[in-house]
Amino acid sequence: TNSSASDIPGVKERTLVAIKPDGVQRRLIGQIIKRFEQRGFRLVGLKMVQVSEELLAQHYVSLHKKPFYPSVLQYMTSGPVVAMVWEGHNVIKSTRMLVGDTNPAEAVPGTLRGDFSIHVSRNVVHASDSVEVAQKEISLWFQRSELIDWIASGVNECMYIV
Ligand code: IDP
Repeated sequence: TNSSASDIPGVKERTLVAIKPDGVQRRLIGQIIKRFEQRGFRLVGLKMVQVSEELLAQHYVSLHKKPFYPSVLQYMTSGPVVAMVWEGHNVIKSTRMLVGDTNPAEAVPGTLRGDFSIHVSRNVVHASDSVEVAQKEISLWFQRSELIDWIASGVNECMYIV
């Protein structure tokens, strides 16, 4: 057939993933990126950022009234964050599974949080949890020009054709 990756629903889905300051401090950047690459997802944006409180206030709108919100702000601004956009079939759902439960005690071993963290206030990585949230977060963290729509060729392309 003439089917190509772009014909398959969800193949172009994108999600925002951020390696939080504890992940950077603990030298986990490479191990975390490796898990997404080996799964077959496509990296379309990547940068290290010192996040502002203004960006976090927009990013964590749903947490403003929580008692722990000030400590989240302090944690997330305590050092650089590595922000990424990953693309691929069902990437939002698959990424949440890969990242694991918000509370590391509930995160299954094999997940990033289940392997690398013990407390909810230092849970190593952020990932968007729905299509709407992913679109909002990607446009909040990245300029359009920072997202690179490169073509997966050869064997990688086969991963998208099911
Ligand atoms: P998520 O990161 O798994 O999507 P959310 O409920 O959106 O979970 O919470 C955002 C972040 O706020 C969590 O990843 C965690 O770092 C922090 N957080 C959530 N609950 C608590 C808490 O009870 N104490 C401290 N930090 C928390």
